[in-house]
Amino acid sequence: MSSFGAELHNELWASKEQAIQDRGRLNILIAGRSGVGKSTLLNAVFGEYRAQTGQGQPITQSTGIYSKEGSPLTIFDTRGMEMAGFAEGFGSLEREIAQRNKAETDHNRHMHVAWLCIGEDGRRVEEGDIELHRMLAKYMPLVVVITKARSDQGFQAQVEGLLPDARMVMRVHAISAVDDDGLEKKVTGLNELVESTYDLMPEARQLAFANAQQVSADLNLKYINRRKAEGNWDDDLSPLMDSVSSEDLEPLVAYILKANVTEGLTGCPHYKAHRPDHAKYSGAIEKEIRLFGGNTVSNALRGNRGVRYREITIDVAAKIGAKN
Ligand SMILES: Nc1nc2c(ncn2[C@@H]2O[C@H](COP(=O)(O)OP(=O)(O)OP(=O)(O)O)[C@@H](O)[C@H]2O)c(=O)[nH]1
Ligand SMILES: [Mg+2]
Repeated sequence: MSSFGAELHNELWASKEQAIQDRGRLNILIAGRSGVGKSTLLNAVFGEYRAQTGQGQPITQSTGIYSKEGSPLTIFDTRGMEMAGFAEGFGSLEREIAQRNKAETDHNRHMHVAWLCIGEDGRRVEEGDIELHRMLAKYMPLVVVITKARSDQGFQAQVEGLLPDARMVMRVHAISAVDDDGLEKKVTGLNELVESTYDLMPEARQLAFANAQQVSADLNLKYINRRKAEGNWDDDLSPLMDSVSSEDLEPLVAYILKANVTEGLTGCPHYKAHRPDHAKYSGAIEKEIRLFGGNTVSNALRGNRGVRYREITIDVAAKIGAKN
């Protein structure tokens, strides 16, 4: 490793915790009656969090909390809210949310958005759903998700009428399924769901959400475009990245992978094809750096003195220029 590389490596690791904190935590609540397809939806949207699924007995017995080492997302998968035990479950859920969402509570503990699932196959909105929707909407933006959507027949409009506090009602079919007649129902509505949810989310949580969901590649782009529109983007980075050697990129790649601050690189085909020849896919590395959102990595590149990225890239360019 070059001495520049070694220096960068040390700076980055010294500030890893800060980088993760800067990014902010994201908490999503998912509610709805047992069997409606909550766990299936979570698996389809967030993949590796792997909530349990099944048929027959309600299998999510109490609120399942799903998170992953190094990831900012926590998912609260509430137990199926059946009429028996509803009051008790409802009360403890509201207490938990109210306590977390007080203004003075650390925003990393807040519940940021809720999905309330209603099964299209059941075609019923029950009193419990109405109460739950009213309660959840008091504390956070609420999206009603009509699950197992195959044939609307006016059901969505009915749901909109019965659950007016929801910010929107969306129809999804979360897994592809073949019925007894051999007809396949494909996955539908997931893109629209994640894109609408992104729009409802506090801005400081949007990056975390864009990275955690696995449905829409456009969400990261949307985030990038907003940062550009805010003037929070510098144009010097791309030419810089084009001119850096694989050796100099090594510590940056190691950091992105191990710190797990974003989750995009390991899934990137260019990364898989070219590593350790990092210069061949420097565009993908650049995207990861930009997606950090906070200035931690930039600051680390510059030795933690809190300067703007533009100056950092000039500085790094000078270092690299001096070496060549
Ligand atoms: N065809 C089809 N089946 C689905 C869909 N979503 C869920 N299912 C099925 O519905 C059943 C229940 O799904 P789960 O995701 O376990 O339901 P849940 O809401 O998590 O249930 P609890 O954990 O008991 O509250 C499973 O057999 C799923 O495969 C869908 O979009 N289409
Ligand atoms: Mg479940």
